[in-house]
Amino acid sequence: MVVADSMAKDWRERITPEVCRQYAEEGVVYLPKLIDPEWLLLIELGIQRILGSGSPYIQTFFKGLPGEFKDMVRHFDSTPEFQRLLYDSPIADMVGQVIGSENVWLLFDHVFVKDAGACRRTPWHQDLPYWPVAGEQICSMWITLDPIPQSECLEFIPGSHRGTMYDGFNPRLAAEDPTLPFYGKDLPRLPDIEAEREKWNIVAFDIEPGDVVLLHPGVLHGGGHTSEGRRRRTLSVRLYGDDIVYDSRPDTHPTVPLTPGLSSRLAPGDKLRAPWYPRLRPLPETVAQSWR
Ligand SMILES: O=C(O)CCC(=O)C(=O)O
Repeated sequence: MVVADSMAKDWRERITPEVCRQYAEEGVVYLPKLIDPEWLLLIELGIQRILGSGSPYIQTFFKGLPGEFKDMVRHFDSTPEFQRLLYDSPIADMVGQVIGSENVWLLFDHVFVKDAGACRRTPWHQDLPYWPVAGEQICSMWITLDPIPQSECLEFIPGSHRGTMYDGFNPRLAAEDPTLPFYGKDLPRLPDIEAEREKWNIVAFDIEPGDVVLLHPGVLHGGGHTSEGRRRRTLSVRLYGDDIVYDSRPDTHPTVPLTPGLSSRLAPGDKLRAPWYPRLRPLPETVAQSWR
């Protein structure tokens, strides 16, 4: 595959100080035409591989109900397309620039496939309550392969990463009430944003393939239902930098995705270093060596 030259050359011009400022202040930045088609093809092939793999890490949201959709977590190790994408494309460089870190690690890759016809909204939530981490240098890049009108885009509440960290929603009870808590302890329950949309400053975008949204995991976000016949395949790449540390969460529910051994080896405040989190930048010596 030919490396996407245009993207490799011009990413520094796209990730401007203004983008970095907006990310820090609002926690959400829409960047049109950031990802070249070659990389999108790689994402598509990676998603196809995962869907055909019988992976136990494919979950179904609203299982058995009309509008169910799929969610797939952490397939980097078994998906060479994602390895190529995250080692070779400028994605890690771009995010490193946004969060101000030369070192960049992958927290995990997360795929959402809404292709069952008229799929439901992803419930409003923040990502941070689910993840056992703290710090500032963290960012998800939300990359969608299919065109989406603003009315069906994921929606965001800018600046909410600087406010309250709410409890998560409970995926198993989301059909009953998408504010029912994940932990039910220590964190305030999610507000019912969907029931009071007019009270919130909600933003969304018309998305074309190659457009991305940079998303701070503390930002409230949700939505992105699909209308009948529309397909949405999204890869959310969760990356972090130097200042991210391990942090505990309420003990009533395991954090997600599962990270066996992490809580027994790390104490709150320890740097987040574990085999679960491959380093992408600088390129690890083991990866660089195979090129010599
Ligand atoms: O794409 C979606 O529907 C959900 C995405 C999401 O929640 C995320 O990337 O954190």
